[in-house]
Amino acid sequence: SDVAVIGAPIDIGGNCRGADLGPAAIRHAGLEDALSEAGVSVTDVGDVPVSETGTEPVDAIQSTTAAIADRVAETLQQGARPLVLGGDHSIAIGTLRGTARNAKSGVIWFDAHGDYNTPTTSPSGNFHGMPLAAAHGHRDFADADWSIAPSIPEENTVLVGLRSLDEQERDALRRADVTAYTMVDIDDRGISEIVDEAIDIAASGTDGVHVSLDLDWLDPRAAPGVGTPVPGGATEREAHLALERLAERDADDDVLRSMDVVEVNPLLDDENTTAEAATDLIASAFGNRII
Ligand code: DIR
Ligand code: MN
Ligand code: MN
Ligand code: MN
Repeated sequence: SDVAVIGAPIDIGGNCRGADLGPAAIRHAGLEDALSEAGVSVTDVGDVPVSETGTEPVDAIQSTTAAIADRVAETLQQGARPLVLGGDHSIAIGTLRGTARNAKSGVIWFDAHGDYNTPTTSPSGNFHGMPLAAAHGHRDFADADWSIAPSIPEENTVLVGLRSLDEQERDALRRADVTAYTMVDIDDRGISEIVDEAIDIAASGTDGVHVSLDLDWLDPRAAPGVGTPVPGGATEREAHLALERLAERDADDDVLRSMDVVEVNPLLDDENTTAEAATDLIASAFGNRII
């Protein structure tokens, strides 16, 4: 299969600077070789233009996500699968809009957080905590043509690995028609079963599934270089199992449509451990096998 790598070097949606170095850190960790070894034919199309200076965060995010959406939609039209490297998680607004431009798409969101805030509910005001609510058009985003992805139904949206929600965000998630699995569900039932269920829900009646991987889904011991680490996350093994499971299901029914990998911040990471983890997990998602 063909994969197109798209860099989205923006960090103005996050809580600290440095996630805009994520695409470079992941490339330096050997992404192209890892994907080639997984049997994928890779093209790196470079970075989308980002201008963060002298603008409000929301303006930079609007123009960046518009560029991402165009590249993602073009990539899909050319028959390749977009892999978008963040950047903070606000970039997912662009990936979701692009993946859903000409198709109905489900979403699996691996994250410690719900990313279901809006400017009114968010205690931090950071857009990286809002992309799913923005895509679903909640509250402040009800008329936001730039953020809504109309063909990403809530019923096909699944969050996996939650362990940190803001109060009003929790209420919004409960009211929404999404499926949410916490770390407790993973402890209780095992990651394979949760991921199988997540794929069933996300893929049901859609043209495929977008996977959004926030590196803070992993435990900070496995992925220290993120702006908002939360203890008690997925182990390296659980994360691999999840993405290998996804690759297996994809080999059978072509479920994986697009992916973004976000919140890698090399400034918070002496050894580039987090970018290396991201690279290995991407290879697993696209079919890397030990034997
Ligand atoms: C927090 C952090 N809930 C916020 N969100 C993050 O700012 O809204 N999402 N880090 O991945
Ligand atoms: Mn920046
Ligand atoms: Mn996130
Ligand atoms: Mn997160």
